[in-house]
Amino acid sequence: MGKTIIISNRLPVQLQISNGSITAVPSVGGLATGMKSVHKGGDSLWIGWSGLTDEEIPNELVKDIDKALAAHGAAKVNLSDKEVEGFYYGFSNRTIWPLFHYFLEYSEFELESWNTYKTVNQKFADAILEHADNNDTIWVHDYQLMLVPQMVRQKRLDISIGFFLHIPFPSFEIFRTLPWRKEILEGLLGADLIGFHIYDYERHFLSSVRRLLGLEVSFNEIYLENRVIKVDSFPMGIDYKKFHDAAKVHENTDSNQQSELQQRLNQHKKNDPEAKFLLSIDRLDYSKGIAKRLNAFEYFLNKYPQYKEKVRLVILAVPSRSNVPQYQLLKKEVDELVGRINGEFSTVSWTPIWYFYRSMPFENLIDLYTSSDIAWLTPLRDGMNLVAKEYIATRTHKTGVLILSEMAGSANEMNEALLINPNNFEQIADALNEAINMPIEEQKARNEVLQRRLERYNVEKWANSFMNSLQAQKNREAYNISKKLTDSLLAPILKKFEKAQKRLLFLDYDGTLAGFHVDPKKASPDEDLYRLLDELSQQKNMELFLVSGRDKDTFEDWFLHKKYNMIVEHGVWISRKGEKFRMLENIKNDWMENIRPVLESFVDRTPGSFIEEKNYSLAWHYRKTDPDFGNLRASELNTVLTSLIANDDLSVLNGNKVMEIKSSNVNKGRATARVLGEGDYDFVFAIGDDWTDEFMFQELPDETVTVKVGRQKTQARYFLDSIGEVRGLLQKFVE
Ligand code: GDG
Repeated sequence: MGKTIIISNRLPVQLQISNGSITAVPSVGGLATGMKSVHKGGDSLWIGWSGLTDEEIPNELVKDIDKALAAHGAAKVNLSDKEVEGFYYGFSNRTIWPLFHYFLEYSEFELESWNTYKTVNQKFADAILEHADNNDTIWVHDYQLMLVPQMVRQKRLDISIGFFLHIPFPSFEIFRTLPWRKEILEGLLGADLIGFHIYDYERHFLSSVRRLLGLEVSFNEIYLENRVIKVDSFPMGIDYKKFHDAAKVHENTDSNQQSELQQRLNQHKKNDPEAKFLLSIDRLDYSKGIAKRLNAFEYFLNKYPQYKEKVRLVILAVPSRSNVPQYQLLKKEVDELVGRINGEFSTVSWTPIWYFYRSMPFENLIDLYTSSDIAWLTPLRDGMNLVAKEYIATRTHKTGVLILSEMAGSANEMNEALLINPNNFEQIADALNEAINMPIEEQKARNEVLQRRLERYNVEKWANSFMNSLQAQKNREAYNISKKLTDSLLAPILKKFEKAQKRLLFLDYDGTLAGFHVDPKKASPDEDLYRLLDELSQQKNMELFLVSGRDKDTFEDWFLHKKYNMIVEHGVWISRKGEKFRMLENIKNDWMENIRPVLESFVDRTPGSFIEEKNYSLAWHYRKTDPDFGNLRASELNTVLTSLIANDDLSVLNGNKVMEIKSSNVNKGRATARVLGEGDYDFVFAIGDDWTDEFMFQELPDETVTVKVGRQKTQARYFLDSIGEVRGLLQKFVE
C-alpha cells in the first residue's frame, strides 16, 4: 500500500521564528487531532501553507523551515502576500464562504481573485504531484482547494483522491449564481469520493452536478465517461476522550491550582448559587449569528424579566479573518450591541454579558465548558459546529443543557438538544426559559444519549470511515463482476472471433453506437458509423444485427438501404438484408388507447417531456426536462402505470431518460435468443448501454461476449466507457 497525502490550506503545525531560529509547534485544532490516525509515521505526508508568506520568511531560514516541517511529516506550499490576499482573503473568504453560507449579498465575484484561486490551487496540486506515487491515497480538505482534485487527476488518472468539504454545500439556487460554478464542480469531480458533513449538503451538490453539468447521477454515484464518483456524508466527530478526560482532570484539581478564570467563575457562583451561566463560543463570523444572538438575549430579558440578575451570558468570540471588511463591520456591530445591552440592563451587582474577543488556551476553554449551565449556539449556517459536541463531552455529571440552532450540521445528530430556529426570538426566549428550568433528570437523560453517540462516532472514526470508503471506491473495479474490456482481456476474444466459422453480432444503437440527442430523431448515424457498419456487415461468416427500441420507420429511413439486419421496437419487428420489416412477435396494440391519455397528462405537467408513439409501444421521453423534476415525475408515472397495467400483458421499461410501455412478451432478450436459435453460431457478441439491453445479457447463452457501455450495474461480462471505445472495438473486428 502507498502512503497517504493530506492536503489542507493550513498545515497542522505553527511556525515560530524567534532570534533567527525556527520552531514548529503542532496545532491542536479539530482537524489535526482527527487526522492523527491517518497522519502517522513515515507513510503519510501533510501538505499545506505554513502560515508565513514568502515575504515573511528570511532566505537563510528556508532550509531550516523545510527540515522543521519534515520532522512533523509536513511539507509546505509557498505563498506570497499577494497570493494569500487573492486566494485566501479574496476568493475563499469573500466569495465561497459567504455564498456557501447563504450570505449571497456578501459574496463578491472578482475575476482577479478567481484567477489567483486557480493559480494557488495549481500550486497545491503541483506540490502533491511532486510527492505522489501512483498507489498513494490523496485526501484534500475544504473549500479553499476545490480545484485541486481535478488538477491532480489530469496528471494521474489512476491515483485515489478523496475530498471533504467542511462547510455547507448550498442549494442549487444559491450555487448557480457563482460565475465559475462549472469549474468548481469539475474541479471537485476529479475526486473518487466527495464527502460532506450531512446528507442535505450531499443532495444539494448532486442536484447542482445534474443540473449544471447534465451528468448521470444514480443514488449517490456520479457517472463520468471513464469513472464513477461516490458522494457520501461523514458527520465529523470530536476527540471525545480528550475533552471528557480534560473535564475530569479539571474537576479533580484543587481550587487553588485552578486557573485564574476558573477562580473568578467560582467566586461568582458562590455569590449567587442560583444564577445561571449561558455560554457561546464561536469564531467572530457572521455565519455564527452572534449579533442575532445578542438581540435575542435582549428579547429574552424583556420577555422574562424575572431572570434579570439571574443569568449571565458569556461570549467567547475568537478573532477571525479580520482583513475582510465584513468581519470588521461585524466586530463593530457586536461591540456596539454588547455595550448597548449591558448599558441598558446592568446593575451594580450584575453585568448581563461578559464578552471576550480573543482566543483562549485549551485549559480555559474547559473552564468555560464545565462551568456553564447552558451552551447556547445559534449559527445562521454552520457546516457542523464542533463546539456543541465539545460542550456535551465535558459534562462529566451529564448535567447541562445544549440549545442549538437547527441550521448547524450537528443538529442532525443532536436531536436531544433543544433545537431552535435562530431567527425565531420567541422560540429562543422560550427555549432559554425551558433550559433554565429543566429538571436534572431530564438533562441527564438527554445528555446520556448524546454522549454515547459522540463517544462512539468520534473524530478518529470519522477519518477512518472516510478513508475506508475511499479505499472501497478504489477496489470497486476489482470486485465488480463486470470487467473493463482492456486490450489484454480483448486479445483472446479477438482470437476466438478470427477462428470462428459463423459470427453473430447484436449491436444496440442509442448510447452504444451513437450519442444521445435531446430530439431522438436527430441522433442519425454519421458517415464514419455507416462506413464501420458497412465493413463489418460485409465480412464473411458474419451476421450483424442492430437491436433497438426505436420505431421501425426511423430505422427504415436510416438503415434499410444499407441492407443491415435489424430488430426494432425491442423485438416486435425484424428485417434481414434489406427486406421489408415483418413482425417477429404477434402482439396487440389496442391497449394504447387507454394508456396514451395518462402519458399526455404527464406531458402537460412536465415541461420538456414528450410522447413517442411506436407501432406497438408508447414511450415517454424526459431528457429535456429539469433532471430532478424529471426523475420525480418518472417515479410518479411508474407508480401510476404499475397499478394501471397490472392485469394486461404489459410492462414498463425504464430506459435512459425514457419510460416505455410495451407488451411483456417483447424484449431484446427474447428477440435475440430467437435469432440465435435459427443458426449455428460459434461466436456471439452483444453490446448495449441501458436497462433494456440487460434482457440480451441475461437471455443469451453464457459463452456470449456481453459488453455494457458505462459503469452502472450490469449482467454483462465486460464494460466499456464510451461510444468512442465501442467504435474502436468494432474497428478491431474489421481489422
Ligand atoms: C469549520 C466549519 C465545522 C474555538 N475557540 C477557541 C478554540 N476553539 C475551537 C473549538 C472548536 C473549533 O475551534 C471551532 O470549530 P467549529 O466547528 O465550531 O467551527 P469552524 O471554526 O467554523 O469550523 C464548521 C468545522 O470546520 C469542522 O469541519 O464544524 O461548521 O465552519 O474545536 O474548540 N480553541 C481554543 N481556544 C479558543 O479560544 N483552544
